[in-house]
Amino acid sequence: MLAQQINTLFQQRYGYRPLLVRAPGRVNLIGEHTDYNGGFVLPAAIDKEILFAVGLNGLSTARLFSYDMQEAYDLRLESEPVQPGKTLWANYLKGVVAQFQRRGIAVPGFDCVFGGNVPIGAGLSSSAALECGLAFALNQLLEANLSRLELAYMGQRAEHEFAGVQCGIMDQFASLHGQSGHVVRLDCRSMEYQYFPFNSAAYHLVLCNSGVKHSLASSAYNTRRQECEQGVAVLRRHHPQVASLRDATLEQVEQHRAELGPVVYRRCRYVVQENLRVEATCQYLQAGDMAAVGQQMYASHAGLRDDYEVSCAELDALVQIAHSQPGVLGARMMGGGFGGCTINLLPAAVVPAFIATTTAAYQQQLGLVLETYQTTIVEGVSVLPPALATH
Ligand code: GAF
Repeated sequence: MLAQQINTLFQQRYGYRPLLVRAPGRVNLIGEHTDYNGGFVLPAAIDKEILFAVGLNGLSTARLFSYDMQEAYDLRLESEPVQPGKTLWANYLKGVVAQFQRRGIAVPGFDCVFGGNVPIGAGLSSSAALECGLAFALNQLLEANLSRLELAYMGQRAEHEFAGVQCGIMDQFASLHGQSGHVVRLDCRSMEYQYFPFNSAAYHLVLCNSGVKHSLASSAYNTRRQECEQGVAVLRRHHPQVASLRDATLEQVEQHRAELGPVVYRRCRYVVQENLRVEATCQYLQAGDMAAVGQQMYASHAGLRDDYEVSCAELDALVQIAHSQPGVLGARMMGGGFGGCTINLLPAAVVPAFIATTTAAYQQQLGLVLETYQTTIVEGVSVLPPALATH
């Protein structure tokens, strides 16, 4: 068991018992690129997670060790402020340390060994898990009493400042606030949230990893954010109440189409429609109408592909392959886009046939090997009882 390996490795390297923390990745049923527009998302924490062993070492150095990369990184803590550097995985952790310092919480020397099974670059928020896991562990060890929401914001800021992605709050929120067997509808403006049961005995969420990682993804992500801001600037001139695209209506977007210009118009149209889809999906979930939930997912993908333009040929092919199978209820690209995974909603009984058919078709159409993940919806970040790590 990975927790045991991380725990053992920590004790071998540093010679004392650590605090053990697990931090999950996330899926998002629907509501993509809506978080930074003050809108709605519907994510869940999943059983792909990063495990951390962390302890205070009485030094003025953070000794970090990535189990997966088998690489160590020492961070000297006297020389504030902490700055990003060339070791990419360490930047996420350094970003978190910097957020504590920024809040006036001195971070003394600590040791951290971490490793996990959240595939990197697959759109499952491995980076948020990394940020949130360390933030949670330090919060415990330093007795800083920060709320989960504050920890989520710190993770987000770490991502902005140390990874250069102007991400929204969804991923960090989901990793920290996940509830077993539930998706969570988050209003990304008020930060009010509500859990909706997901009937995981009857329905499964299967992820299909396109295997594509676009190096331009983060710059394109930031560009989308800017385009949305341009849209808000135009709409606000006519409708002062539009503080973000969440406030805009489809009628307003249509009315100012010429002034928005073709690209920004399509970005705005997508975001406004996607917010409506999240609301509709929540109602269908409550009514138990999973076929209707699936239809919203297909519509979301079409918008992401045609209007928001964050899909790619491989993701489109995967959604098309899913759509052609009668048992599949819904499918769409998930996360920031330009690669990563699709999320597929299907009755449990259909899963084996779906995986076999999709894998064969992806190989045949694109010559690519498909990796699939059957996910379970789990609790958000938590402390792992030491007993669990010894099995
Ligand atoms: C990435 C970001 F990190 C999230 O904040 C969100 O915007 C998502 O892309 C798209 O919905 O995962």
